[in-house]
Amino acid sequence: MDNTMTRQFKNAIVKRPCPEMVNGITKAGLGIPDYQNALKQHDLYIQALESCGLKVRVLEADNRFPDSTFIEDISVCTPHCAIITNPGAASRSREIDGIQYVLSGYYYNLERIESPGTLDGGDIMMVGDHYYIGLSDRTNHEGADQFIMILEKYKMTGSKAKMKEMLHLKTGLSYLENNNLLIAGEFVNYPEFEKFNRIVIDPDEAYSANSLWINGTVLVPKGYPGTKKKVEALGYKVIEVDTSEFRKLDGGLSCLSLRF
Ligand code: CIR
Repeated sequence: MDNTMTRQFKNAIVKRPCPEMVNGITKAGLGIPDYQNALKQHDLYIQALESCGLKVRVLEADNRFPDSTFIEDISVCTPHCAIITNPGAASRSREIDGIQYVLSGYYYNLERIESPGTLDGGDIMMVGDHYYIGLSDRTNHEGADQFIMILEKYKMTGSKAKMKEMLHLKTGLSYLENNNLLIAGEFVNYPEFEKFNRIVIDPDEAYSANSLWINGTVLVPKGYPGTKKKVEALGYKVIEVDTSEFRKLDGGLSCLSLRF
């Protein structure tokens, strides 16, 4: 594993929230998202990505799929190939229709996770050439094994982390490069993450463990001053982005884009 290699992203792909998002999957218990406010927050999210130097492709909303704005779950974009996933929630499995066409504009090498394997992109954390794969309710062993085989084909590696509580691996982890890892909840005691410089997120700010490193800047969700301070103390520039409407659907900053 190469922790010293720092990535540089050039592109992002996002998908506009659709009116049906009010019927998205959720366990948050925070109420129904306000669609108009979600659109405003999405605009500001795009602006934040652009201010980090990314060229942002904005895909149209698709009202057939309430959760489709969480585009991170349907693909994993590595430096060598893009892997189209097989999302683990039944209502989301067909969100992948159309993404092959979009990604083929950027990638020559396109791979796929096939049934009975399932895998959500939110369960994948990239650390240099190594990818941690969360075994969640959405990502199964078969999906993770297929993912590792694909990585190895391109001289990358992967390892599995068995999860118990969180929705996705990156619900409770964000890799900020330079060996720095935001970590919350169940992952605090996982031996596989001990080697990192672990920045433990306070339980009452656990949602902000899903922050987003982009080319040296860190996007932190708005309203988590403890996490903001901790990230700034590491020397990063921080941009706060309000994701309150997406949080109502258990979604966070990383879920809303593919970055590569
Ligand atoms: C879901 O349950 O699939 C959506 N409501 C939220 C997905 C969030 N995605 C992510 O963490 N990568």
